[in-house]
Amino acid sequence: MRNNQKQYGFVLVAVLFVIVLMISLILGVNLQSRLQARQTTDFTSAQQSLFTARAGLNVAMSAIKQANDSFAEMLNHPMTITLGKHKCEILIVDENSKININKLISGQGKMDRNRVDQCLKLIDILNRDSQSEEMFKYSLIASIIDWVDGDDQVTFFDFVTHHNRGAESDYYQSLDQPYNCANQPMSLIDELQYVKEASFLSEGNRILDQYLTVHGDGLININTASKEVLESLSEKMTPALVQMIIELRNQRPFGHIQELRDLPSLDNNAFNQFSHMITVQPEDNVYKIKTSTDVNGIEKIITTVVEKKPQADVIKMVYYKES
Ligand SMILES: [Ca+2]
Repeated sequence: MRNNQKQYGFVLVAVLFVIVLMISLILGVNLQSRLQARQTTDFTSAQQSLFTARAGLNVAMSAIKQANDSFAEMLNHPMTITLGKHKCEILIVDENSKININKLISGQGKMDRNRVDQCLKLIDILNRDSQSEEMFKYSLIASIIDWVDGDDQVTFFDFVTHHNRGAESDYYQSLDQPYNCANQPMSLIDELQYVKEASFLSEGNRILDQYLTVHGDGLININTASKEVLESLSEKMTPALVQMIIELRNQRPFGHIQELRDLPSLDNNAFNQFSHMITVQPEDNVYKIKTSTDVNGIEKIITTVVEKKPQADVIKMVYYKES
């Protein structure tokens, strides 16, 4: 009798074990199915997000090609469009509205003092407008010059009393993760993050990106330049005068740079100081395009830089990145 009870006990335990095993298997299969379904949904969303961002890029390229009145409205202003079921944010920025930091030195490797002065003034303006005092230092400009010039001689601004030295490879080699100074023009503004002074500024780099570029012929388009860049052109460019310029170009874009000379408080001397640094029609129109989408929480961003000759119908892509 005792033996029978023992056998029943073993059978009961075995049956319970099998039941628990089966439940575990069923739950496991269910979880795996749900994970696979989730992965499929994420993949589909990522694909849709990417295709929408690419479609947005095509819209932007088409607008640049047509260069009509609606393009002028899109320029430097983010806009959201609906493509199929999804939304896409498009931002086209005129790179000719910014200061080209590759042009801080001439082809002969000499410092361009006018452009250096403009960059130093921009630093004053950005520090004035930022909440933190001295967010940007003058030595940033000296360091950019050293980054793009071919020699290993540290730049020294003898006309500035503080933060007046740049940095060459000696400095970068002394860092925890050493690297060499590029000693050549930047091909992308993102490179700025490696330059001394800029490398300390995670937020500052994004601010600088709005005013500095590495593309274009170096002439600043006064029809699209920001108020900060316009103000950096000359001591005579007061905030009130800059506001007047912006209001005038909103009514009708400037057809010739000489139109600035007619403005009050800008005499011949002041105008001649910066007239060789501005334009109303760049030789190479360079635009940075950013299209961003979000499908079911999966974000895709496409950043491109394109060039367009004024009379040409062809747009050349010089940079493309999907992230
Ligand atoms: Ca150098």
